[in-house]
Amino acid sequence: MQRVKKEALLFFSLILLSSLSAKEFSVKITSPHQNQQFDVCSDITLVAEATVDEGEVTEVMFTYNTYSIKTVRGEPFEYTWEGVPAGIYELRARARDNDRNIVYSEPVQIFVGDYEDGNLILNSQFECGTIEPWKFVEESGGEGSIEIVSDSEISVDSSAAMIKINNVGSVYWSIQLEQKYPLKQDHYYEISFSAAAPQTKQISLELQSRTTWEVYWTQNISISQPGVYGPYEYECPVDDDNTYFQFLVAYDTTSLYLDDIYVFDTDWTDVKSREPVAVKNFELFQNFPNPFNPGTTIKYSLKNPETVRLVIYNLRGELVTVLVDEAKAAGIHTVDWSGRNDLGRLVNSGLYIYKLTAGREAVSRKLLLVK
Ligand SMILES: [Ca+2]
Repeated sequence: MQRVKKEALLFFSLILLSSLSAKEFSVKITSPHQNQQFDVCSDITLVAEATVDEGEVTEVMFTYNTYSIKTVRGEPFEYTWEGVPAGIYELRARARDNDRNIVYSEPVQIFVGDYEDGNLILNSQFECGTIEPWKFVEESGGEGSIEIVSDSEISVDSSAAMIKINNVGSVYWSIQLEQKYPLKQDHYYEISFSAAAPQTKQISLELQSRTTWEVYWTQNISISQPGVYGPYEYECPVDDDNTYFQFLVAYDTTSLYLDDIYVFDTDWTDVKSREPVAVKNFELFQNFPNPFNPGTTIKYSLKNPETVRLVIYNLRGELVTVLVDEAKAAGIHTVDWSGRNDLGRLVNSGLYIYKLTAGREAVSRKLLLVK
């Protein structure tokens, strides 16, 4: 008994000592900087500065959205993160000293490629030759494979994920493609994706807690014609950081192409909270018809006269055509787009972005050309 007490005392003394020595221990990310933007598939240099007043910092681990990127042992705490897919990333550095104390940096948010506000799925478009941070999971006898193909016709950027099923296993969830997706209470989610299959294929989508294994939301879908599926809607009653968004694909052996996977948090406010709240001077309406072939009409309204620029981009962020670039009167305006680029050529089927800039404000929406 005496011995246990002594050990307990020693243990608590050690905790006290280590918490004292950790007092002046800090780490911060010095590059990239908050809200920095990068082109899709960029190599991003990560730099952290870590200081401790006694001892030394032995390692720094860089992470994004709770995934590990790299642990760097010894200074300089630098790493080149190669070929980063599109998305909104929250970077952190975790430093460790020679007494095994650990501190975390403040998060640094960066934007890569043609991310869209509120789409918190990373690598929506499989365009950098990697499936990360998606995970391809085989269990209960399920066997399959996933690869990035560059000749897909299901979306405008032609890169897509192709899933093959060799063995369906014993349950429909034997093969999954999944990504972590923290859910927020009372937030409203819109889920959509592009897909194709050589014959009708059954799949399910799920949002599932990995803490309680509760399935918050599920949707059964038959994939056949190439196209956009969704949007499906979900309003979340709970906060759950440990939720996964997953495709369950082991109902049959039919293969499947996937691309342009979006899970929009329509109540996402990280961007808005950084900027002064302002009532927009204009409204940009959804185009009609949508999907369309080959022409569609875009409507917007201005509260005050303003210089307006309305342009179409593809999902790679390349300019397709400029529809309006001039001063406009207050009121409602309509613009027709014939589905042609600046050279007068009809563009390919797929998702496009139309962006209206009026004065210093801008809003983007998506439109879908289906031939
Ligand atoms: Ca793609």
